[in-house]
Formats: sequence, structure tokens, C-alpha cells
Amino acid sequence: MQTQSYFQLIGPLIFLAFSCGFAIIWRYARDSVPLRLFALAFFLGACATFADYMRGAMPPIAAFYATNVFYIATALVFVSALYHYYTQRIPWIFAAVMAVAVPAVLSWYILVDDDIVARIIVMNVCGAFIIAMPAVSLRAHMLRPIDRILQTALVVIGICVGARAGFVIVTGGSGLTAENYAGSMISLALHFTLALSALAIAIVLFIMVGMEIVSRLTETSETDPLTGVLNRRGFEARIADAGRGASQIVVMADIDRFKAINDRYGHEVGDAVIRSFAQILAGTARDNDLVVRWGGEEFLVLLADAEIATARLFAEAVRRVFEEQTHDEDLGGVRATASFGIAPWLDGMSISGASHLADQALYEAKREGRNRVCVHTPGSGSGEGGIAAA
Ligand code: GH3
Ligand code: MG
Ligand code: MG
Repeated sequence: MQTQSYFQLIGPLIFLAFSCGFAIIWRYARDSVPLRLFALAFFLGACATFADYMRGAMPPIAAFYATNVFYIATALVFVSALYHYYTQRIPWIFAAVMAVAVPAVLSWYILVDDDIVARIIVMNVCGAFIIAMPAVSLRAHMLRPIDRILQTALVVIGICVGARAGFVIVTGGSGLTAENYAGSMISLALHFTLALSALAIAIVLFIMVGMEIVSRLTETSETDPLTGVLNRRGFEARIADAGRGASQIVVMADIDRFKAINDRYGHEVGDAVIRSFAQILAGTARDNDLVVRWGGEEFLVLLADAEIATARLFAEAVRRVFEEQTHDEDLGGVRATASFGIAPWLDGMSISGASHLADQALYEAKREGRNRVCVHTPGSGSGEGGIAAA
């Protein structure tokens, strides 16, 4: 009896530990609603299992309501968190019906017709249904291997919880009363299943949420916060992953006389000009191309599967759109232009070698009067003027 009592504390402790775990992770990703809901669901789970553990010390009716309300709340909050996680609409009508109907039916079986077997059956059948439902209705969104594991764990839990009702039906609940239920084998089995299930689900969720936070941090550390394009670190990571592809062209782009824009209109207007230049570059580039903020107002674009002629068209298109854009109407309309240097990333060349050649072509474009595109031709040593028509 005593060992059983201590044993039954495992459930609340596991729930509580994971609730704290999710709450701690949430501190590092405060905008995450699912994390908050998972922390709450596991906390409610700890309350439910603890109320269950304390069942004997409470008046039967109070024990009944404390445990069941907490169990239902746990299941519903948990399921809502899952729908949030997969950015799907929470089935509110289903949740509201369950939140009202289950306690109502259970109340009938304690206040009108005191039947513990019926209560266990209702509670477990509904619980199994609530927990297993997202595994079915979210199946189209559970595509990664880790989602499949979660889906399987949910189905297994649904089956286990459902089987508890089956077990009671098969044994007929003979001699089962509220008094001897707390120490019964059934109660022990229920707690053990629940503790194991909660553990499995919590571990899978922890891994999923952890993976998401790591990928979010990676994305943040590889993206330039002002423009949203890649920073150098992100570019180097992409290059390290993909290596040099066939026919890649490097385009270096630099805003002309940008220091004067900053000095004349202020840093904020300067920032807006940089942002809009980045937007034009990113909008003109294709999905496979990489747009990188190389330095202050200097960008590198790596065009995939491209020829010099395509790169020239790309740079010309960006140059023309940028030239025609007015940046700050409040200040009477700020205008800016940009210069471009193009070089191919040849076999046996490092990316820094290729970008150096593109830089030389860019220097040539600046020297020739800015607001133009220059191309480095292999063997020419310096940039060859490819002045674009305005
Ligand atoms: P050039 O036509 O030869 O390129 O002349 P430039 O004035 O554009 O070139 P320079 O490199 O002398 O000036 C770049 C300026 O960009 C200097 C720096 O204060 C400014 N800058 C660098 N990063 C930022 C930024 O994030 N925001 C703003 N507003 N200015 C920046
Ligand atoms: Mg400049
Ligand atoms: Mg510059």
C-alpha cells in the first residue's frame, strides 16, 4: 500500500518537471504560444495526478471533481497546444462540447447514479478520443520523422487510455468502489500508463520544440536584422553546405555616395535606403540565388546557373528600379543610385577570389562615374567597362 502510494507520486512529479521545462524554454522564446500552452497542460496534468494521489484524503465528491476537471482541462489544453504548434485552427466547438458534456455525464454518474465503473469508462473513452484526435486530424501536417513519432505516441496513448475502459468493462468492475479504487490494481495500472505516456509525449515534444528553437536561432544568427537578407555568416554556411555549383556569377552591388545620404538626411533615412535596396535585390533574384549584406551598404549576390549576360541583365534591372525609386517623401524625396561589379566564380577559384574580382569590377564602375554595371572579363586583369544604358 505504502509503496503504491509513493509510486503514484511519479505521475505528478513527471508532469511538474516537464511543465517547468517548457516554462523555462518559453523564457527564451516568449512569442511561442504552444510552449506556454504545453507548460500549462503539463502543470494541469500535475494537478490532476496529484489530486488523484490525494483522493483518499478528500471528501469523495470533492476528490471526484478535482481530479476529473483537471484531467479534462489537461487534455483540452494539450490538444489546443498541438493545434497551435502545427498552426492549425483549434476545433473550439469540439473542445467546448467536451468541456461541458464530459463533466455533465460524469456528474450524473456520481450525483444521480453513483457508478464508479461508468465513470471510469466515460472518462477514459472521452480521454482517449480527445488525445488521439489530433493524431488523425493533423496527419496532413505531421510529415517529418519526429512528427510521426509524436503521432504514434498519441495513438498509443489513445489506445492505452481506451484500453483502461476496456479493462474495466471486461472485469465488470466487480467490487470496485470509490474507497478501494485508490489502492486497486486498476488504479495503479492507470497511473503507470499515464506516467509512461506523459513521459514519452513530453520527451518527443521537448525534442521538437528544441529543434525549432535551434533552427530559429540559427536563422536569426545567419540573417541581417536590418534587411532580412543573409549576413556573411549565413552566406558562408550556405557555401560550405552546397560548395561551388556550375556556372555561378558573383555580383557586388554598392550604393553610390551613401555617406552623403547619411550626412544629409540622417542615419534612419540611410537605413531605409539600405532596406529598400536589399528588397529590390531580393525581389529580383531567383529562389536559388543568394543575396548577402556584405558590409554597410554593400551587397553580394551569387547567381546560380547563370551566364555573364544574365548577371548583367539582373544588375541592370536592379540598377534601373533603384535609380527610379524615391525614398523619403517627408524629406522631399530622397534619390539614390548604385554601382555593380560582376565576375564569374570559375573552377578552382575560392569564393573570396571571385568576390575580389567582382569588387574590382565594382571599383571600375565607381571610377567610371557610378550608377553603372561593370563586368570583369577573365584574363583582362581589371574590370572591363560594361556601361549600361540608363
Ligand atoms: P561610394 O559611392 O564610393 O560607395 O561612396 P559611399 O559614400 O557610399 O561609400 P563609403 O564606404 O565611404 O560610405 C559608406 C557609409 O555607409 C559609411 C557608413 O557610415 C555608412 N553605413 C554603414 N553601415 C550603415 C548602416 O547600417 N546604416 C546606415 N544608415 N549607414 C551605414
Ligand atoms: Mg557606397
Ligand atoms: Mg561601400
